[in-house]
Amino acid sequence: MNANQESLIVAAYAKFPVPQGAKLSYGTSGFRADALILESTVFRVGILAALRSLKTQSVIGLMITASHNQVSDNGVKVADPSGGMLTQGWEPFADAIANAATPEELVKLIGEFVKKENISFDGPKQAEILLGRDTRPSGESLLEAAKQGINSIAGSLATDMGLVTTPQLHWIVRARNKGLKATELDYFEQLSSSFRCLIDLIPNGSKSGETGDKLIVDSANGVGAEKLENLKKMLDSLVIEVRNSGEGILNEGVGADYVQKEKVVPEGFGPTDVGIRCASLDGDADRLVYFYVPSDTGNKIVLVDGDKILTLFAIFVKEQLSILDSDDSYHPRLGVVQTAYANGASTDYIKQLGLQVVFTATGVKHLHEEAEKYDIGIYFEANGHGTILFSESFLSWLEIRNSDLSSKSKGSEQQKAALRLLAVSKLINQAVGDALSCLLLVEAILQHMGWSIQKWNELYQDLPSRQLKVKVADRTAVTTANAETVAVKPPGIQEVINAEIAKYPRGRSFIRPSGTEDVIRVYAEASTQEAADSLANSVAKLVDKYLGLGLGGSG
Ligand code: G16
Repeated sequence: MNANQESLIVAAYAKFPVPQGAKLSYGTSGFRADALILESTVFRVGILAALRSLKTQSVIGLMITASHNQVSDNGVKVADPSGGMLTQGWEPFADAIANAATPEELVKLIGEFVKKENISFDGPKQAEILLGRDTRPSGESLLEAAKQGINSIAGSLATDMGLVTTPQLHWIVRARNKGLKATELDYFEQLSSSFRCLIDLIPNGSKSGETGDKLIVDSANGVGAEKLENLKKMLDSLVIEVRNSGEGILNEGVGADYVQKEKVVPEGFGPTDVGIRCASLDGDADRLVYFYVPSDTGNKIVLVDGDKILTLFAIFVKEQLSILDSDDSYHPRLGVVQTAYANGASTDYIKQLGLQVVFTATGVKHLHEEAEKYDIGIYFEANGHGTILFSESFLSWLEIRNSDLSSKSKGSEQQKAALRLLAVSKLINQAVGDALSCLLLVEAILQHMGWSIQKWNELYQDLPSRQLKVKVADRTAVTTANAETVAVKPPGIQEVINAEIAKYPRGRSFIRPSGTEDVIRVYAEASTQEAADSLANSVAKLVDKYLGLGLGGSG
């Protein structure tokens, strides 16, 4: 790094010192905190994104969002050249520069990292970063901080993509780096045309009318509302009513996180919606859950969560593969990735389908990595964050198989199965979990199967579960192992949790530090709802006793 570059960083630093007492760390999905203390972090992530672009000689994405968090929070996520999350190997550097307390320290850390990573400032391409943000009021000023960070690396280009969903930005980054069409309009066109293709391939005689006429979507008062309205215009065969489009507060009493955790109707929904297929997005539209309002249970809903979406996708893909009946020379490997939050009944069901299930820690960055090991890897978190990945070799094989079938038996069931899988690979966002693309795939599969949401929900019955969060003085005091199923620290806590679990038939419980909020999360599952609630409460009390502020747990 030459002196000129160093002085550019030092000059920009002056506007973005670390707020006193703030200690920021790269969490489950980037940095997240109260927006008021984030400018210095976002500025530094701008620098990081520019360095990542120089290192990879590719376009990088930088998204300003705190996704499901409350509106006063904000955050920053980085999209790598593949469109996936920032490579985990760079997270320690992100932590270090976010907390550098003087310009000299910042320059020193960057200089050392540039040397270690062998980053050249004179490569053939200069850094290019695409910037996006969600609808949070703090988004604009944080975007400005990101731009200044990017511009402090000489020659970098920052392009503002405006208001976008997180998955749109990841999709655009992936498409740009693959040399494909990569505008927001291209995104809408690809999603809508592959959806139409799946609908056109619905078998004759399917009872698609039984799916139900209308879908109502709770958009969490977030950026997904406007994007879904745009997408709707390209989909004449689907009736979608969008609610919570910004009239209320972002993520407050609405959205996928609220609906999944509380299992009650979001704002704007009620008794007039009984039985209708409904869905919820989260604040940046990377998560999707479905639900319906049953007739007789007050404000309770029947939740159809990420595990059920995963199951639906797995059934459909498996069905197409078996119609296609691969020849002896090629056996595509289909695998499923879940986390400890997956309902035990979903895992049992997927195993009964004959599929392999692997578990990872929370955070799509972990699940994505595992799913990439298959020809078709389906990953989902129970909270509705997930997607399907197709290997290049599988897609090439599928293209060849399709053209072979098209010359020998055009229009055969086998060829249709090949075309369906090709359409899924275009409809689904292979960069990252995407509520809009998953929503269209769910809708297409339900119509293909002729299933209502109730029928879909009956695939298996969830074990009753409860999630709580406990405020603690220091969430880093908890560390875990075995895909977060065992608490290693504080010493002794796992033993007392085990003793609680042993009291409940089919009991299961674990704790983990959240990577997006300042809390310890508690999950419990048992044979009845009362037992799951009681187990969760007991474990929350233990967390509070070992680490807490004496406040107990909350939903
Ligand atoms: C992010 C991650 C998800 C993760 C969630 C909760 O979601 O992308 O993979 O499940 O945080 O994380 P934690 O339990 O550590 O707070 P989002 O939608 O908020 O970006």
